[in-house]
Amino acid sequence: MRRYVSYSEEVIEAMKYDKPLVALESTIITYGMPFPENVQAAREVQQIVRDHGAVPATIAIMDGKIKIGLSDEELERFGDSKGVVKASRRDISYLIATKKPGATTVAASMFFADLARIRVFTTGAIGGVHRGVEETMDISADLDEFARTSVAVVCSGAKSILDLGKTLEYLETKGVPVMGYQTDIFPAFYTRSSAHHVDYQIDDIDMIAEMLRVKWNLGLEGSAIIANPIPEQYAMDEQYMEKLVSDALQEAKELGVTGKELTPHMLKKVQQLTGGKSLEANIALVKSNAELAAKLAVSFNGN
Ligand code: PSU
Ligand code: MN
Repeated sequence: MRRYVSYSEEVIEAMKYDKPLVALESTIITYGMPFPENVQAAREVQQIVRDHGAVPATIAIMDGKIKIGLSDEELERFGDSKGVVKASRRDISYLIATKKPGATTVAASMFFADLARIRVFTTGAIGGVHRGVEETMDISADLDEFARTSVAVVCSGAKSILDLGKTLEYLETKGVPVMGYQTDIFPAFYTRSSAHHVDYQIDDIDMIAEMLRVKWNLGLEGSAIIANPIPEQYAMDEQYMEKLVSDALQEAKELGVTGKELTPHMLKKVQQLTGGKSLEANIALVKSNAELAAKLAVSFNGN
């Protein structure tokens, strides 16, 4: 495995002393923001994890290796690289074999977190079943990864460009519990609410940790979703966002944007249409999720 995996100094140290770790994805670095704001935001998110007692492990594919934790120099180089491929599960082996850089999605990052025995991962919002799935069959590989990989995912629900109802149905089929942290509503990324409910509201972080312990001790492999709504002051209006997203989806369809391009295309479009407000919201919710993930990792580690 050493041929393929490389750990940062900070992560090696954390593993040696059994400190709590939080895994972070890198698609948001490459596809979510321009350089150098992307590197700045990633640094701030890592610092929030540290400030709450855990150690960040940003995951990316670089130099023919899976990086579990990036040094500051690597983060800077990664964030400034051109031609970084959006890497989901299917892309991993090709990118490592050809030594091409890859920005890991939720699915790929979780796979690597599990490999490194990191049990808590955080992101902005998960991928899921796309609208119009009846025609396109477009279901994110994130969803099957949740069924397979025993890493808890702290997120602000699912991306609002998706069909949230079908995404939740798929998660139920795959046996993935969806918990709301201090909410009984499944949040929709930029908004605190949606038309959907979570399976369970849990208000206490220690109880989430206990639930994870029970799940995995029983051999119920796979993930659990911990949905943490975007902080109130950054939340966007539900109806305004819904209209904007459905118009942008219509346009994407006319332009023929499909497959792995669709999610980055849509998020960029929403950024443009909201005059950067959705980007600000995205950064705010990622930071809030990083804090909750760090606290959860600390609690999970403690018992
Ligand atoms: N953040 C971005 N752009 C993205 C994503 C996040 O700014 O494309 C990613 C996440 O990493 C998520 C993925 O796992 O989109 C889902 O994409 P798909 O539906 O193609 O599986
Ligand atoms: Mn897809």
